[in-house]
Amino acid sequence: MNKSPLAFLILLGIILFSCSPDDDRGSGIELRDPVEVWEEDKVEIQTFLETHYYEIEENPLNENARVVVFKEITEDTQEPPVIESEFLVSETVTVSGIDYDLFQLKFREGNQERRKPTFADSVLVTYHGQTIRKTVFDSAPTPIWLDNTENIIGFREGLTSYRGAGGFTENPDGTFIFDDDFGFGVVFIPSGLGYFGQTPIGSGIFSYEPIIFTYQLYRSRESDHDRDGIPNWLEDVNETRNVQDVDTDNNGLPNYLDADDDGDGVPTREEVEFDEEGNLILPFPDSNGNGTPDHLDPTWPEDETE
Ligand SMILES: [Ca+2]
Ligand SMILES: [Ca+2]
Ligand SMILES: [Ca+2]
Ligand SMILES: [Ca+2]
Repeated sequence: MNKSPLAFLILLGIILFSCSPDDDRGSGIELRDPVEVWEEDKVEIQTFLETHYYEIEENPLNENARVVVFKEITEDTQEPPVIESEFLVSETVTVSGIDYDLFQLKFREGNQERRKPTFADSVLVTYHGQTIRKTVFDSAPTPIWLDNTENIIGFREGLTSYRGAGGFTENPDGTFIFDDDFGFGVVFIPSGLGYFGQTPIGSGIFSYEPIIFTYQLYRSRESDHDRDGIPNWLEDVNETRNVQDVDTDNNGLPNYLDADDDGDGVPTREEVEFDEEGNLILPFPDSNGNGTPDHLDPTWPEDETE
């Protein structure tokens, strides 16, 4: 039990180090004003939706993972622009006080008996990523498990409105074909919900450039990274839909990676309650009635050594 938070800490250290401002992305980069960038991205996405139509293409690598191709409208185009599609939906995603519009072509929600993933769950997906200039930068035609806590905001928030497949069939070669009722859509991600000014090295994505993902959701799993019995999404105490920014005991480990959230020496698992089947009982116990649940309250249990 003690090893895994340490491993995470080391990993976090490596990540922080590799992302430090003096790495090969160039030192002293000053990031632009997010409000100004959003205003530009908004126009760019709107223009794209008005000037393009789409076609859904079969994928020879995987019949489940169809790719949505966008083409510019010309005089001869019969198809309507994306902006007029019956599948186009939009939701507001608020980050750091900015209300972003997140557009999606939501072709199919998925099997109604399957759960929708949260912003902090694991998702089994295929995807195809391109910039708004239609440069393909990434593609996963074979289903891959991704951790939403590590995915960019637009990708993970987009996926929360889909459901998985009802079932699957195993092929003789050991691969799987999912029932054709999984979640399927396209998400248009403004850079403020993506990589903003710091795009992955070698990706070919421009700084402050909107990106587009076609994706399929086959399965999702509620994640509990620190195995303290509280799923990741319920460790988002400040309700920002970002599990990275909550660290109740300020020990450098965010709550979702910390098996003793309040740092009182009593594991979180022992400060919450489970029913006979091992399911978490809500609301969380607040034994001294001070409004703070026991697992987030360093004053409970009281120190009995005196
Ligand atoms: Ca947890
Ligand atoms: Ca902590
Ligand atoms: Ca925790
Ligand atoms: Ca504790």
